[in-house]
Amino acid sequence: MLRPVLTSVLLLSASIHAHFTVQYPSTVGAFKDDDEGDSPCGGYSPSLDNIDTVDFHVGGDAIATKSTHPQTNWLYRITTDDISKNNWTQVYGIVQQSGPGDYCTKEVTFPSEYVGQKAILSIVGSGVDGVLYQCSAVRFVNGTADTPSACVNGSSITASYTDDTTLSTLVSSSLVGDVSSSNSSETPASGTTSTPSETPNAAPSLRALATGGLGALLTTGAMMLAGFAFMI
Ligand SMILES: *[C@@H]1O[C@H](CO)[C@@H](O)[C@H](O)[C@H]1NC(C)=O
Ligand SMILES: *[C@@H]1O[C@H](CO)[C@@H](O)[C@H](O)[C@H]1NC(C)=O
Ligand SMILES: *[C@@H]1O[C@H](CO)[C@@H](O)[C@H](O)[C@H]1NC(C)=O
Ligand SMILES: *[C@@H]1O[C@H](CO)[C@@H](O)[C@H](O)[C@H]1NC(C)=O
Ligand SMILES: [Cu+2]
Repeated sequence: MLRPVLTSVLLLSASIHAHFTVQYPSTVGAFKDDDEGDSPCGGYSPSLDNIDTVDFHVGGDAIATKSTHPQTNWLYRITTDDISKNNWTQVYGIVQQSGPGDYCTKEVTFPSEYVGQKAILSIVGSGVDGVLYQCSAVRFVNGTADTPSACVNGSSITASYTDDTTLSTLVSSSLVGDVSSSNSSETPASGTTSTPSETPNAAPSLRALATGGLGALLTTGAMMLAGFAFMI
């Protein structure tokens, strides 16, 4: 009885496992799970010469992701060059998300000189499946965005700045100050970590169920099963 259930859970998780998706801004091309590990855009090579862009507000706009992994380190970077030049600029401190689910940074800002320019925005997540990539094509506009409805944090995630040399080697410059010695009050985790009501262990599965995050639940289950199989 047990074995068929386990098998179907594993098969299901293989077919619906989306390591992470970008909820906002909209990304280049349809999501391709199998290609998400392909740098720099998860199976796409967009050119700024002929790609449709979405507006991104230099005064503050959002990047929203949904991860199925227990932990993800996030790097946001842009290039205004041909992507084959691999000339990426980091645009926000590297953040470590713990717990699967939604994570959104709503205050990604740019110097006003970027207004009118187009860029590829690359969202890079590093976790148990290695380094994974998605891209959006953006055009910088003046002003501040209304927070999009997709910009939410899962109730069972926490996030804080971290160092990640695997990710920081993927950029050649940075718009962020000295992020490695981030002692400032802007640490994004300050709000989250001071909330004692989040229970780190049991919460993710319940959260996945409650929000219909079946993929996340099954993935977590499959990972636990896989981990268990290694232990015995
Ligand atoms: C890389 O991009 C930066 C910032 O956009 C630019 O100043 C620099 O000239 C570029 N470097 C090369 C080698 O093209
Ligand atoms: C954007 O706003 C700045 C300052 O508010 C202004 O100087 C600039 O002309 C604006 N740029 C565009 C393209 O509207
Ligand atoms: C933290 O930042 C402030 C202001 O940037 C600086 O004066 C101070 O020396 C820093 N503290 C540490 C421990 O780096
Ligand atoms: C999500 O949590 C991070 C870290 O605490 C915070 O910086 C960010 O503003 C939160 N996002 C939303 C939409 O509340
Ligand atoms: Cu994955």
